[in-house]
Amino acid sequence: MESLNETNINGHRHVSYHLDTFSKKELIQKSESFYKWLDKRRSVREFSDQDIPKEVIENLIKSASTAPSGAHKQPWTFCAVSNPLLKTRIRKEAEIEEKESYENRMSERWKKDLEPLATDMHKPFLEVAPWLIIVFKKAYDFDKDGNKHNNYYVNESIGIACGMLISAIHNAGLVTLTHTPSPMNFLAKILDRPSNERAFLLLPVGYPKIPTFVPDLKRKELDEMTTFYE
Ligand code: IYR
Repeated sequence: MESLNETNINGHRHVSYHLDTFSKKELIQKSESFYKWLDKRRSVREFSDQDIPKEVIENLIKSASTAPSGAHKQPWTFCAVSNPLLKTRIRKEAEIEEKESYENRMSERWKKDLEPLATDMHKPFLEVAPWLIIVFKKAYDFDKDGNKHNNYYVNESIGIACGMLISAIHNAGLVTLTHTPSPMNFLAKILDRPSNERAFLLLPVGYPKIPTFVPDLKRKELDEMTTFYE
């Protein structure tokens, strides 16, 4: 069926799409204010234990799930953990891996690079933050007969979803940290995930502890990271 609101392409329904657009002046203002707001985001390692309603976490995950993905396969699962026993188990296992990493797996140069960030093997935020969101990537899905079907551009898709999740957390006035204890297999075990899911990123979510200090980092200037071809 063809109408003003929908059309048919290759046997699939396409619906009309409308997006508000802006004048040149508004465009400049909006893009600048978005940048200034996003530039206030910082990775925070010290959290308040103040509770956050589950509904907020649901909205954050729904925001992340609006990300584009290869062939719209949405190759992700979000595990949101507030259960204190699970958080304690996750902290314990993460610290075992981190201890091994800091003592034996990471190069001296890598540890030197991390010095300004003041990280170490201790991860109290895994118990203090009210929620942990663990993002799992699905390299393949199963159909109803149990056959495997590979997903497409899985790392790209899930990376974009995580970026949007981090922005949604910032928008809510909350903070997070991209935590990647390596290897992360223990997370699939603790959370009893199916065989097609691999942990990709762990994001503690909460209010920052007051006071909170972050390293005095500078972001690259535009001309250090951009080349225009006009
Ligand atoms: N995963 C470790 C080490 C670490 C690595 C990088 I690259 C960082 O930017 C920060 C930390 C940890 O979480 O401490």
